[in-house]
Amino acid sequence: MKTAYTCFSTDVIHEGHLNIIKEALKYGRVVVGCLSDKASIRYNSFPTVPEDKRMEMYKKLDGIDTVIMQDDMLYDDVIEYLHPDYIIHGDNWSSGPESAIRTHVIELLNTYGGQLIEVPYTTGEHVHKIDLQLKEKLSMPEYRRKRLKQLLSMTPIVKAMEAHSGLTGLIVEKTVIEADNGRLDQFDAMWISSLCDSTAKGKPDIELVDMSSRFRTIEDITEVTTKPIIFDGDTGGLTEHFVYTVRSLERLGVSAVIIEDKKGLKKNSLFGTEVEQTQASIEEFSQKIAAGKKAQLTDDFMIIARIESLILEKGMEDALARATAFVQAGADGIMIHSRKSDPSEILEFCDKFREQDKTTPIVVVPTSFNTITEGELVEHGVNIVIYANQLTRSAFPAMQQTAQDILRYHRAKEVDDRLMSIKKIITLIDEL
Ligand code: SPV
Ligand code: MG
Repeated sequence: MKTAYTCFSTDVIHEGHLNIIKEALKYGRVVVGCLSDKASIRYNSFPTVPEDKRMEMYKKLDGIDTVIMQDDMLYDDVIEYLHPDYIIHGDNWSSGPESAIRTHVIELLNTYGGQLIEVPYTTGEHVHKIDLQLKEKLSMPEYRRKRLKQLLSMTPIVKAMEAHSGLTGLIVEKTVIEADNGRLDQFDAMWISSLCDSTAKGKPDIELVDMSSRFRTIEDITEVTTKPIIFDGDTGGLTEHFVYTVRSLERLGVSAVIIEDKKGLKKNSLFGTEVEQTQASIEEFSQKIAAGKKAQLTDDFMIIARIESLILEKGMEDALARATAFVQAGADGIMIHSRKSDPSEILEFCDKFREQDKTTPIVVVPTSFNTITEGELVEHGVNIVIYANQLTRSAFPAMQQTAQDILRYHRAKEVDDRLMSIKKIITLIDEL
């Protein structure tokens, strides 16, 4: 009896999957692979049904011989283990980043005479509706909010990219690439940076853009995306105000707020000691964290304490003492920041913190120390990396150059080659 293998990552079985099974049955016994949660989050969408439950669901399908776990989106593991005679797949993977996986699978099959069978992809109103419903589900506050904690247990490092508008949110949501290792890759989460949110409004990053406006930015983003949100809460403001902010953020479906241990007029950390900035005392800031934790209603939400000791040149011991105290006060994570281009002080902090605390998530923002790779950060116990401002910093010079060139040439022709086409811009946004 020959073996026909197909891999599912879906949370909902629809006629498209049943059709694949029907086709597969023509070739032999059908083995269904369940793409693991870990692989799914890099490959396509986040599973709303965890892998063990999805396996149970697939096992109930008629005609299935066995269900196995597929841990590698490139199929290396199952092909080595199963040597299927046939792999059955929808024909929708021949373009876009997924085509790299298709090429790889064909190469693997060719090594032992296996064959790829492609089944016309099932479209239609019902399938489209299910896809939309799954996306809608993921965008709902109760699903989105808990997703950051889920991701922390699924991936060695959660990768967050800044978003400050619906459009930048969509870029973080939808950018998928074929990475060097042949696997697909994408961001896990969005960072709503105070710097970029303020800059987009032409305002300085000094807590001048008020919370209602910051919440409006969150809503612009949540309306068109599903990925979890880490909100830059600046100093958190007065404790009496922070407790309300926590409630509002939870209601909006935000997963985490990061507040920094500064007080008075906050300036951006990347100014360091060039401007006057005052650090809050350990007691003051611990009290703010504790009040926030008390106000929080769900178990999903995280309050992450950001330590500015290295930025303000107060030393490693101070940073570590603060980390211990803030975790004791209830902080769900520690963000350590530095404006040095050499990552060694950040790594020293992470190593020393991990000696005393093995579990509290560590967050870093490698804007200045940008030579460090995600892999190196993982080796030093970092759990979340935030690319805090790179979309804004890439868009700004491009827009400025275009404005200058149109003034220079008294027409727009000279800039046209580097612009997105009109056709693309009008179809960039999906309609319902
Ligand atoms: C932000 O993105 O607004 C931050 C990170 O707070 S930093 O600009 O590095 O201070
Ligand atoms: Mg900020």
